[in-house]
Amino acid sequence: MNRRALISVSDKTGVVEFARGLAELGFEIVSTGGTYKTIKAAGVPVTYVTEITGFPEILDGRVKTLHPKVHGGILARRTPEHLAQLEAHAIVPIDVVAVNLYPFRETVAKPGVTREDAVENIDIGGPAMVRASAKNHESVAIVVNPARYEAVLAELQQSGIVSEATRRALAREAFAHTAEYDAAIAAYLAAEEGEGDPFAGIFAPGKVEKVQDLRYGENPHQKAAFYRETGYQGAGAGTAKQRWGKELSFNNLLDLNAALELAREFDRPAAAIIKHNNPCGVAVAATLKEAYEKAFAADPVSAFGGIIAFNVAVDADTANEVVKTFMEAVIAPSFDEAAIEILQQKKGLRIMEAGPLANSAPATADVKKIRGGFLVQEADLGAVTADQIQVVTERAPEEGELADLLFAWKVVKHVKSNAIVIAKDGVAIGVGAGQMNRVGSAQIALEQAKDSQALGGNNGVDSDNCPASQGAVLASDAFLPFKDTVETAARYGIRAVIQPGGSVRDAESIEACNRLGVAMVFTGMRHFKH
Ligand code: 93A
Repeated sequence: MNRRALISVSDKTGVVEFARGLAELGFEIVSTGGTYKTIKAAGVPVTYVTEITGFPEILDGRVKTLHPKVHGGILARRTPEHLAQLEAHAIVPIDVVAVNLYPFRETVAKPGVTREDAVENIDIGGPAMVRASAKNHESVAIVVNPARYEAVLAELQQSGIVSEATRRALAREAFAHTAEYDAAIAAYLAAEEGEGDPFAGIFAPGKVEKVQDLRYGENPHQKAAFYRETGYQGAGAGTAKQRWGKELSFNNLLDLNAALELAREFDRPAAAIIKHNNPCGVAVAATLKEAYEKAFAADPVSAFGGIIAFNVAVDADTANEVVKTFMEAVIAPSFDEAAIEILQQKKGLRIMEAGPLANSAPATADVKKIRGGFLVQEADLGAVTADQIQVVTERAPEEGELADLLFAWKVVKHVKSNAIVIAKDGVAIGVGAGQMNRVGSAQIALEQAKDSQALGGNNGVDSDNCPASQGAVLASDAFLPFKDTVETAARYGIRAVIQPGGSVRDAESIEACNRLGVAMVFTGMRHFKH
């Protein structure tokens, strides 16, 4: 007797070729309405499913394949006992099943879709066959993905069977497919009810795919791997293409992400250098080369062995600067061919091409692991413009100070809390990161700014510069709880401060600013980062 294959697909891609191949191998093909018509029209012999069930499709197709003649044929073990039962009920075993489901996701993605439409597109019979076949993968090959038709056919042609390894892989794919399908339905219904969970389905199977094992994690004794969000189309460290260099490490990927997320904040050509997930140099300038030179000069000691991000295409001039020092990796939207050639002088330097940043898909949810759980939040996409800030001091920032305040505010968002950034002329000349008290971060940032050579010594920061004179500015990621940060900043010559505001002691910090000639603005927005 012929072996039997059941084909019932909504996505008809490649189905005729697959059916023809199976028919040529002597399979009897059984199909549902639309699939039957497609296969028959191509001149491939095919049996309508009602002929084997002896039962019509009813309820507008809601019941087509939900029948023991189908499910018995799929689920039977190939043992004498099970085969005898099949025989007693005149059921033929089914060895190959190709099913893909009603297009639920595509249906609910259409504007103005009705609930009725959505519900009619919830496939019941399809997943039942997929799951039954996948459960019985010992004997059945279940193909949910048209991309697998060719390989499955090739195995059948070569050896007459689908190998155990392939059947297992197909079963894994099948269960992931139905799980993802149900997750999409649950997410749709939840959104419909106005439960409005912005994170519905983010942990559903199929949401991430493994890219590769990594050599190790943050430390050599930790195993690690890199997973990518399935189908994410945006430009980011997770989707960038590696054009050159050594294998990426766990820490490289973490820092590439931090670097690119910072660089993409700016409209002008920008360079950001990251070490241990914090920026040690950030600058914007008229040219990319100048931005890089300034970012590097801000803190050359820390920049050594860093990760660099640029927000525009890297040209040869910039590449020539980059190769002057040992750097781990560089990421940018694109690289001029001449720049690639120059960067390739560095054998190990990882060159990562992220693609266009403008109009890239927005960042998806931010996930952090705690022992026994996950924390999920929206990505911090907060930003402020000049007209959204509030001047709270007698003196308002001058034009150049205002530009630096807004620049510093963008940088401080990407520094671990407590975060303080000192900036001047579009360069972050001092960064204080991750201290447990704010004035401590401020002291670190100010000391570094004092010594920075990024502006040729003209950095306007001095530990004995009070009252402020030369115009560097300070940004704080969260409100200043006491007046100590402002007083310390003024002692170093800081001319203007940007911070969220909202402390019960705001008045004390404002009074100190007025006394010391410092301008201060509030953003009303906090940028904690941990
Ligand atoms: O309506 S169903 O939930 N009930 C069924 O019994 C059934 N059998 C197959 N959906 C069912 N299917 C689905 O029909 C398959 O999963 C496939 O997506 C689709 C193929 O229908 P047609 O061959 O008519 O295009």
